[in-house]
Amino acid sequence: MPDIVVDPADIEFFQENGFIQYHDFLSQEQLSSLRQALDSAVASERERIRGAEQGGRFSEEYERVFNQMVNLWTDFPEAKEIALDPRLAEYARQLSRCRHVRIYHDHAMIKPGGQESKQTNWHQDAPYWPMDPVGALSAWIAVDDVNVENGCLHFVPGTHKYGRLDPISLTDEGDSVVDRFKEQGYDAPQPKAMPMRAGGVTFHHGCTFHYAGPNRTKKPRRAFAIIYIPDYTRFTGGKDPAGAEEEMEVGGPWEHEFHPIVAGR
Ligand SMILES: O=C(O)CCC(=O)C(=O)O
Repeated sequence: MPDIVVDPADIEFFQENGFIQYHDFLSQEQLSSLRQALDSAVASERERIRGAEQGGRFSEEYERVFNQMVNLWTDFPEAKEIALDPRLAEYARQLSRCRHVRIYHDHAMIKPGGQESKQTNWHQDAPYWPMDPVGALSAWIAVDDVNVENGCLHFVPGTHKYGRLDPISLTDEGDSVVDRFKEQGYDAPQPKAMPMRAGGVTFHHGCTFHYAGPNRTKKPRRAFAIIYIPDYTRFTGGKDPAGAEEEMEVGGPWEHEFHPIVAGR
């Protein structure tokens, strides 16, 4: 593969805003094999959907936000091809300005359609990850065309600079995430919606506030995301979604076969 050079203006944009969008990033072949992986995972491994072991995922309420399946790369070759894709990983590495990135985990997020569908609340990802310092980032791939109607992502630019904060649940239609930031003493511009065709990708920093509206269409909205850990980020103990917590040193690097280096060295 030829050397990948991410446009320095993109790196600057990501560093400043905490997200970036690339339209038509995946090839049609990659996209169709990713769709195949998601379809077979759903069909063959229903119990893999998070919370299934408790007899029906986390709760009916959670299921209306999305159904999530983690670490498909470890047993679906088509998902592995994307999760370990060197081009995606190299973008993540250069955008986050680090020496190498490891995979934390991948996850499929399928937001069901219909009147019952729920929004994904405004949140950051970093508070859920057992790592420090912050710096890990996600590549979120649209497996279907996404828009405001079916639950595309929205980002609040620059919020990655505020460190870890509590999630924000908006209570009524007139409630605004910008006002909630102001109440906490933070400046926040209007959120940006990220509609894109299937095959597009957004990268977002683990502290960037993001949200997805309910899926008001009849078809599920499928997305596949990969989370990358920069070299300087340490394991802080606790549960690793890949199950490697017993085999890693608290305070040490994420050195484990379930977290291979996917770009850089
Ligand atoms: O796909 C969604 O609705 C939310 C995605 C998300 O929160 C994430 O990838 O961090």
